Amino acid sequence: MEKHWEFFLAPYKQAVEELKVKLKGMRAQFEMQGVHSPIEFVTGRVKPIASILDKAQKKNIPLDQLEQQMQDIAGLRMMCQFVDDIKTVVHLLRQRNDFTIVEERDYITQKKESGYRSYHVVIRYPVQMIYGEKNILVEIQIRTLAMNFWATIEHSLNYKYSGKFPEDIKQRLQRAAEAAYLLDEEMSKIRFEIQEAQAVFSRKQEVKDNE
Ligand code: 0O2
Repeated sequence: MEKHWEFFLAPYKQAVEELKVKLKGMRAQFEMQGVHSPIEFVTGRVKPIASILDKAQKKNIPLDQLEQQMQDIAGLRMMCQFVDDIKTVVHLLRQRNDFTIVEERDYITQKKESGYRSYHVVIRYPVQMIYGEKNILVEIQIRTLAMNFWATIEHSLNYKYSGKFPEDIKQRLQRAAEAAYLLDEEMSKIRFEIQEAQAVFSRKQEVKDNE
């Protein structure tokens, strides 16, 4: 990697690593208390240079404005079991004082035309570098497992077809988005049953682990 990119991306890398620890730590605290965790799992990535350049071109962002205008060079994803958990997670993020929220985008009540659903929170996160503090933008995407499944598949197809889907694929993706939505709805309706079963399962697991 060119030295210039290495320097530019260093605080983003640092931020992703730190935030993975912090957000996973939230899940661990729920587990420790033996209550349902609104967070199922957390992932994070720094956007590859090729994707940064692609997006900058598509959105007309000058390269010297990346820091100010590209919000997802550092990206975290928090996956939830239930749609209602998303609200809880957003609430938890709003309470924190290790970063400030600069923007929220709700693609759940207002899904994108593609069928994409997710809740985006853009934060300003301070990274301690050896030359001082650097504040960078980080995008946190919060979604259910069903939303994530759909987005992951659509993202790879998008890559394959460079965004120009054949009509039949487009229709299938829209039907799949609808199915993912219904799956979320059904799961929400039997949420109590599922959580009870999961609690029994984890108690049994604990007894087994202690044997
Ligand atoms: P990556 O890293 O490949 O995921 P825009 O790019 O115009 O849609 P903007 O303003 O950059 O939107 O920010 P926004 O709305 O928060 O969306 C950015 C990210 O949300 C995307 O990043 C995706 O991760 C996700 N996303 C948004 N729309 C869709 C969609 O229709 N399908 C899928 N699968 N994901 C979507 P990138 O830039 O695509 O990069």
